[in-house]
Amino acid sequence: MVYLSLGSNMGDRQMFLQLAIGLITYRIGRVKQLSSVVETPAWGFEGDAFYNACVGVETALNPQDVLNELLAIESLLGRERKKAEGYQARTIDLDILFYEDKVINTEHLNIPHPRMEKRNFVLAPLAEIAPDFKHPVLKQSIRQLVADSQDKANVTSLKDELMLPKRQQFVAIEGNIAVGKTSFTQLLQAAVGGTLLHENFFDNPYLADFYQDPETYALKVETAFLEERIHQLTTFFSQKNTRPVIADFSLEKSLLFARQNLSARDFDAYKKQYLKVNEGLPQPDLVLFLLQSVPQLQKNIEKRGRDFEQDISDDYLQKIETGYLQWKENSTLNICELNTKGIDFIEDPEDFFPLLYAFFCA
Ligand code: PH2
Ligand code: MG
Ligand code: MG
Repeated sequence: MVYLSLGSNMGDRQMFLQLAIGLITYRIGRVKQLSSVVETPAWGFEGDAFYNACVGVETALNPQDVLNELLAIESLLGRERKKAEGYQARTIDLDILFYEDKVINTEHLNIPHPRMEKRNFVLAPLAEIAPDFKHPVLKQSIRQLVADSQDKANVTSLKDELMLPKRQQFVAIEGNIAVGKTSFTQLLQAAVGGTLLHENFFDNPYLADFYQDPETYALKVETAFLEERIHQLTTFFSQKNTRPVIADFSLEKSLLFARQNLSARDFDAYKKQYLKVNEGLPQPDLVLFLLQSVPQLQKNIEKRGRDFEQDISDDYLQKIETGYLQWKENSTLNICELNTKGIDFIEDPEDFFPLLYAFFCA
């Protein structure tokens, strides 16, 4: 068990604390205890007020690896460390308070945290989750440290509580052509780890022909997609993979595209074949469905520059979008819709934060 202190005094403080909890869950271990959020004046420097909280985490990592993960999470969440002396404003600060009852003092690692007993912003939330935990150096419980604290700072409990995110095993990203599914999976994996499963789109021998002559090639292209996806899912899940599995497709998109592109007669036959195989395959616990406007999709298609996609019409993209919205209404999967209109989560890390928040809180 490791106890951590979380603090934020920049931007959307509640969101940063929640993102940190999510990232800790995936990168360090299961959060077993979670305090409320408190608002506290900046301690030791002139600055905006902080949101603070404490967590107890069950981890298999050693103290140095916990520290490395905390630094990586701070950096993912936009923490900038400037060379200047003293404390600075930060989107997120994550400190180790205790690691079991270990006492460690090396150049980079000081456990227990050397100033914790002087700080109400640590003691108050920690007392909520571990009042009887005994400080291994001071030999006093957190309850006693609170009673003896010389810190005069006010600690205000906030009503909004943090959530414990579930650890998803299999997540699929969905959405229209060029919405950014593959990029999204890469950003998500950089944040939470796991294994990527990327669709093999170049292997479909009919796709270029289909865009030129849809009527002739629709059944061929949809069937080839379905077979390739089944093949990929089957071989992928027959191997051992680190969780979460993060895929840039779900098999259900096969049905959605087929419904839009096939004649009624072909679709019926196709659907029978689909239902037969889908039953035996692993299903995602969560599907993140990205929404984007048609003009922006066209810009993305141009930007990624796949020759055979350059003539895709607005009408076709609109038809597929309609198919996606119908799918979202009728699917039995756990689908979370993410509106990405007007944001650029690939270029701007800040635009990815609310999407990651939705992933943790879905
Ligand atoms: N963290 C600091 C310095 N001062 N003050 C408050 N209220 N909350 C903090 O988390 C905090 C601080 C250094 O890490
Ligand atoms: Mg700190
Ligand atoms: Mg720190």
